[in-house]
Amino acid sequence: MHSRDIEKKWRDVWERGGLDKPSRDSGKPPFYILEMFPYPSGRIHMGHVRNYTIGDVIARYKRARGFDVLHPIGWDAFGLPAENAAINNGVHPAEWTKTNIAQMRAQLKQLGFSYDWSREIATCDPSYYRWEQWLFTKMLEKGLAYRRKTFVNWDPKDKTVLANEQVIDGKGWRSGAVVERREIEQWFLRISDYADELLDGLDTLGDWPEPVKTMQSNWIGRSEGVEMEFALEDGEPVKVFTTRPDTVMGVACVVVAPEHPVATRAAEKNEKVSQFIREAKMLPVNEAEMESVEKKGIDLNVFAVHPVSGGKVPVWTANFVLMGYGSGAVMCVPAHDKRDFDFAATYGISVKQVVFPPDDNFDISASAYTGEGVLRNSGPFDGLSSSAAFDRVAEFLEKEGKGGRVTNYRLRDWGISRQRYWGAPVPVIHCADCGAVPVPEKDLPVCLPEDVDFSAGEIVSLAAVDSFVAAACPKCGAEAKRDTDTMDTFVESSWYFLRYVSPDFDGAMFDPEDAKKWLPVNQYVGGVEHAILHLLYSRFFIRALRDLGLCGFDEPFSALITQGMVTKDGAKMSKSLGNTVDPDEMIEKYGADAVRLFILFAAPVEKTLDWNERGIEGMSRFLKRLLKLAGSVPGAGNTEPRVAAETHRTVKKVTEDMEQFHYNTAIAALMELLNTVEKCSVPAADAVSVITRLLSPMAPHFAEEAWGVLGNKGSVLLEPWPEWDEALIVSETEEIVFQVNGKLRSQATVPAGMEKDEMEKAALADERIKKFTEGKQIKKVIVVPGKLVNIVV
Ligand code: ANZ
Ligand code: ZN
Repeated sequence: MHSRDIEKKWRDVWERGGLDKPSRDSGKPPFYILEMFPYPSGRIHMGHVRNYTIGDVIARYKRARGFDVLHPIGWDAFGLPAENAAINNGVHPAEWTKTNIAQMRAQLKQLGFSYDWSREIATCDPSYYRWEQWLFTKMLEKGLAYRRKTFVNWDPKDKTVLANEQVIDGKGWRSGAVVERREIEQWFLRISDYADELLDGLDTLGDWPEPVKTMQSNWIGRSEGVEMEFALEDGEPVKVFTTRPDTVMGVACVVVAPEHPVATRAAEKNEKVSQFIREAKMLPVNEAEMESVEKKGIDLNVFAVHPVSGGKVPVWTANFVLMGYGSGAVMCVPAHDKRDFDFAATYGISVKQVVFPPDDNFDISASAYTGEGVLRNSGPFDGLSSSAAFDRVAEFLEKEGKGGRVTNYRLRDWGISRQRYWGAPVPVIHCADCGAVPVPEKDLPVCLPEDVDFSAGEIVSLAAVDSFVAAACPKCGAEAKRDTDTMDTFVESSWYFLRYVSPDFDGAMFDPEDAKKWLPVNQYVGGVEHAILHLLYSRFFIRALRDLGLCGFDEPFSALITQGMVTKDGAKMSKSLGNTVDPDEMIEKYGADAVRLFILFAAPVEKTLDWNERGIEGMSRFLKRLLKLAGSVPGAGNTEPRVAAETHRTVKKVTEDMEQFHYNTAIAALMELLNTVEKCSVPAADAVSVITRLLSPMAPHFAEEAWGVLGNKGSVLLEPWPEWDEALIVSETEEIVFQVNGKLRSQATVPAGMEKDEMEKAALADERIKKFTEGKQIKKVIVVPGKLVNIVV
């Protein structure tokens, strides 16, 4: 039978048998395994196959270990590609999405993933986003959601606002168009309130990869510093944030962001300044780019008073100062900051060194001295170390009422407004008298209007759909307008894992009883590209829900695996490179199990996997050998002790590997055992049965088939995981010694009952023995089985 037919047969059996359904009342310990849900782009790619194979192995292994396993799947179904497809091809985004989901669902089913399909969700379904809208109204009531006018990254091609992280090298992450800055009213979620907690919580995540935690920590970017005021001539203070108050006496000027009110005012009086600001605003600059961007500024011809010396300090504006960080203004210290140094060099601003390294050996004319040291040229602070000066400057400012210590975060509030059609509508009605009023629970969901025409090939915004916009104010009943923003799709993915515990529950986001059983997620698996945003947003959502009294835990994902990329000839598989491998084609040719095994075998889960079709062929042969062996092993009688020992060792090895997600070495061990059994002429059905069960999480279809061929009734998936007998493993090895010319030179632990020639080989290969035999003629080798090898030279 062709692999394809064997696999189809078993999938039908599983579907009929309902093997994959967890239940609230099973009495078994729960285990919630989740893979990041896919965006329904049209077809699954090898990255998906890898992600979902790893998750499925965990699910099946945990079932075999007696857990009640929740293993759901769904679709991250809102987002721009659907809309772009609609614009290009005139298909409605809902249609496009539905068709893609159907196609991808069929593909996933072919791979034999053991999902509980009855829990499938799609985030574009009103029964899903209803609860998202409901949560939004709760957040609004609590002040966790708010609206403010801000500068945004505007993608002129996709006609939407982008998050900073969706701007790559100044261009939109999807459209590739050069991004502009614009000022509009936006909805925000107050993630910055949780900055400390999100940072400190990382310490509780022992089973998360370190690099992910580091990335999150850097993203949150807690920095301890000082805020101080430089008073303008009219008395108005300009606040600056600095992490180096010890350099305060080296200030050359104050530099404000182009959007800073001081710059705006100066621009009113000075056309050159106004021109500069207009140009600076065209360039979107995020912090990563700040280092490399050419530093440009202009003197505002405004002066401020130094808070310590009382001296006159010029005020500039420049493109490297961000309005959104700190207070949007900096004190520029060319001698001690690299950016300030470059800036000063460009504009001929003088450099005054105030911090000196211990060896006093530094050429300040060549570069900034950014280290710590001892202060000079610093008036009252002379002679202090940098850290002592930090404290003294802070105390001085506090006493004078000109500033003090502050903690700043790189993390900003999360702008969730999108001006596009295919997303969850923000459930708010704007009334001239009552302001922004949340849509009451009884009126949720606020459904996307369906009768929208995409055939004109143009962007559709909800603002253009009159029937949608018109609404009555929920408070006073007056004619009002619906909010026309939709939410960032990262909102849907911040809580989907909660919905799976009770996908049909319509009394709340989730049924608290089910939540109690399943949450938090025990094991999450996904791509490292989501290391920051998706995971951080989800961690924030759980805390917000907790503070709204909706859930009782802090962290959504107890453990995390980030799988490596799939490459071909060393390059990332991608449509644009044209080097993709179609999973369907591989499944058709070699079968799903061979594809699954290859993916698990070719690289450790967190490492890059380079595609290699020969590798799949090898897996396909291995599976066929297993079937053949299952049909031919003599069943009755006692297994040879050597084979029994190896079998127990393999059970132990594979079990340990399964616990640590070391699937590549688990498969290698199973291959070795298969080799041994193939060479063995005496009964070994026990060993084949063990191989079959150990293999079943990874190659479930062939395991079922082999299980049947071995003469078993029922499904191998219902079999408990094999156990090993430590005593058998231990007693089945023995110590032998190696001699050279009768002198003890080395020893080794070998499988009990090792053949004579095997013993001789082991002795000759021994590193310590080699030292004594190298370059010498071996005259004779004496072997005493189970005891010693003596080499005569
Ligand atoms: C003076 C100074 C002297 C600074 C020195 C550094 C070294 P982190 O650690 O990332 O928080 N800064 C403050 N606000 C800024 C803004 N809105 N845009 C651009 N840069 C800003 O960095 C804090 C430092 O970044 C601050 O300390 C400030 O430069 C700059 F020898 O102040 B420093
Ligand atoms: Zn009203």
